[in-house]
Amino acid sequence: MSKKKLKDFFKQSISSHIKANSGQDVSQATEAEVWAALSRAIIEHVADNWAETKKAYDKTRQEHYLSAEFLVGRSTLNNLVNLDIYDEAKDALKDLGFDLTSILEEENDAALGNGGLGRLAACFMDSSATLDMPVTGYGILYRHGLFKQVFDNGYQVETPDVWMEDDFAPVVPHRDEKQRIELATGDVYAVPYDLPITGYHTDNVNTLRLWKAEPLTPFDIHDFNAGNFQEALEEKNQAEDIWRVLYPNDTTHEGKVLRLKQQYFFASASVKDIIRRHKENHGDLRTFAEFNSLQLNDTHPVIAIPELIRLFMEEGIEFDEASEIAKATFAYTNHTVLAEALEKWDINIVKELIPNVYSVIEKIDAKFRAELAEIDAHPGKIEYMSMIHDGQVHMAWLASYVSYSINGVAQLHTDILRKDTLHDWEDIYPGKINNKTNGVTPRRWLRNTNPELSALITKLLGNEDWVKHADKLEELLPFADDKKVLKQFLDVKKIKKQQLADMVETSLGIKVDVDAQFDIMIKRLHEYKRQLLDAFYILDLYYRIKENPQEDWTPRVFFFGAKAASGYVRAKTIIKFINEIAELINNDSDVNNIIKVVFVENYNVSKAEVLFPAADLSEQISMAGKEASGTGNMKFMMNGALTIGTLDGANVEINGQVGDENMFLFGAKEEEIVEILPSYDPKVPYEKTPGLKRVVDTLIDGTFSDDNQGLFQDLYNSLMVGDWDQADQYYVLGDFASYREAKDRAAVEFNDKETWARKAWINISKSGVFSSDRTIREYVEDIWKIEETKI
Ligand code: T68
Repeated sequence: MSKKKLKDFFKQSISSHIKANSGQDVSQATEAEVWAALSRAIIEHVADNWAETKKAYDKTRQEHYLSAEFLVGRSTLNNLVNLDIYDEAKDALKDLGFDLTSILEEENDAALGNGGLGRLAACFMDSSATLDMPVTGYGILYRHGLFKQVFDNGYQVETPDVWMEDDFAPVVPHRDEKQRIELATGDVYAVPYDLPITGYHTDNVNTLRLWKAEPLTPFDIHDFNAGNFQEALEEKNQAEDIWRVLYPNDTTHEGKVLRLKQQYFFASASVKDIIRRHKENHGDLRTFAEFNSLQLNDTHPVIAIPELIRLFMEEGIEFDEASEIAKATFAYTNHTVLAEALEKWDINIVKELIPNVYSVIEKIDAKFRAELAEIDAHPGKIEYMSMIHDGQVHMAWLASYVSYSINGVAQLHTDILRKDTLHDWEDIYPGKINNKTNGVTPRRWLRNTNPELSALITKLLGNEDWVKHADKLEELLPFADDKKVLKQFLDVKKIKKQQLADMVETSLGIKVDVDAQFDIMIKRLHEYKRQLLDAFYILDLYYRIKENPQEDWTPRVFFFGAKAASGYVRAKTIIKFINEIAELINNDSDVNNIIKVVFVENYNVSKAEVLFPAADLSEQISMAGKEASGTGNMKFMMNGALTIGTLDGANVEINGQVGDENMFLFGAKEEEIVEILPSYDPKVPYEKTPGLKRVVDTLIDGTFSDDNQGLFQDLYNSLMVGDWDQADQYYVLGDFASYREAKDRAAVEFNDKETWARKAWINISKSGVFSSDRTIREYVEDIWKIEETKI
């Protein structure tokens, strides 16, 4: 279509969608209505290709990505850029009297995920579409996504995320493809809502299928007529509960019945949908594993395994054959080695909610035990590895047995799975565990959130090919010695810092100096991630500046963005502590022209898009061995920030790319931690490390107030009281000295702008390997065995 025709199409389509939706002329429409109409126009624009893509995929082997979370964020800008229709849409809106940039601000984030795991799934969708791979995502359309965070006197308060009211324009329902889901508490329908997933500069349009629950009947007419209004709506309410809200827990497991209901609901609906499509396209269920593979994003969808076997048995296939098909169908991704995150369900919960599925799990368990007995495994080992033991169903063990592939998400993480978490499985099924280092989409995280840097890259490389072939970023490396280019990079960085500064001033009323070093830590709040280490450093720096105001301090702004799980009291205390520090520093005129602390409220994908490009220093400071991979570390690197980090997760691989000289490594290594912890006494660094005692003591000496709730005392105790496996489990005090040295060094080095820019540039040039396109290619080659299917 010519540019003129496209523009006319958008004008016409937007106008008529507004008329159809509101009965009004476009000139009367609100910006929110225009955004919704634009979304519908995009769907109209891709509709034919979308249908054709589905048809093409149905003829071939397909991958189905099952995930309880897809942290998509906003879609519209991404779609406009991918489809190469940004300018036309902009011009069309201009003619209609609207500004595209402010229209795009109307879109609510689809916050259908907690953090890294959910965002990874969204990046994978983008890469699969861009690479024309037959991959479909399956998840839940949560009515309320991750809670909205507000600060009240520095405390986190959660409020519901109202993101879709009754309708969300970019998704399309397919009522004709609804599925009936069998639950002991009463059956419900699962109705699919499809989000089109566009790829960058390709015609293929993939699908993210999100399920919503509906009652079989809207209300009970007999109860209603009898005046029992509550009872009349009972079934409806039960169904609504299922998709009402995303559980805000990231790395801990919560054994709530409703959570299992959600998992079974979407797993069953997805498996039924996939079986239906397979039967329609290939007839014979026995060829299922030839045409289908299902990737389980962590253990949340693992209940799909017994469900698939159960459904096959209903179709007359014997258990043994059905389980062999399952073994050739499922692959499992593990995202954590934290013991508290491994999902286990009480047998009674599973039995009561889904008895028919439970009896299949029992069969799988018996088969597994028999197979191990056959190879003379030790009875104790058989008991430990079995998916049913100690009164619980162990979802990770179930997944590990049945899946034909188990993967970790960074090399170090996979090594730990092999030697620790899953070492018994590694012994018995050598080769099953493999590594797939995470990646992030360079479309969203570089091209779209940093158009300024992208323009510079495109100018230097001569074209935009790097957006699809991120390995080409390596061709930027020679410019690391080009002073003119480094100057241009610094100019871009300043623009991005100004944009963040503006956002912070508007939303929080805090003014920051864009020439200061922007030091940013954004991720979920968890003790193992060690926001506390950063907080102690800042407080120590504050005291040092107070003592030596004349010294040549580098101006710095310390940014945080983090949500704590609502029930995770200690994490919430850390938020309060950081906010107290921010209050102290930002209001002290002795220091607030040198350092400031900004805790960005309600950190989400849209805010991340402003924060990543503005960073000078990227905080990746988890205790070694705990962070499976991290993906924020990659987004910072792509946007030219230097990492300060431990050798943990994918930091190890970032280090492999850029070398020690282009990042700030500190802290104990994973193999050292294992040695240190058994005899670790936090009182030793507490007493010995200069400055440390003073800042730790602020938790109990009245410097800060937690309104006499004892929260800071508890935090203090968590660091200082108890045996080695209790006191300072995450080695905050132990790593403090080394962190302080590294961060002081980063501050000094920042003053040499050109050397800093050179290092940042090397980081950008070396970031191509962290594109999720690379990750998806590896899944495709090693696990999925699917082929590019271009329409
Ligand atoms: C993260 N995990 C890892 N979990 O912590 C991170 N958990 O290192 C890794 O980079 C990322 O996964 C992608 O692989 C999570 O984000 C969760 O969000 C989660 C959600 C529900 C239950 C348990």
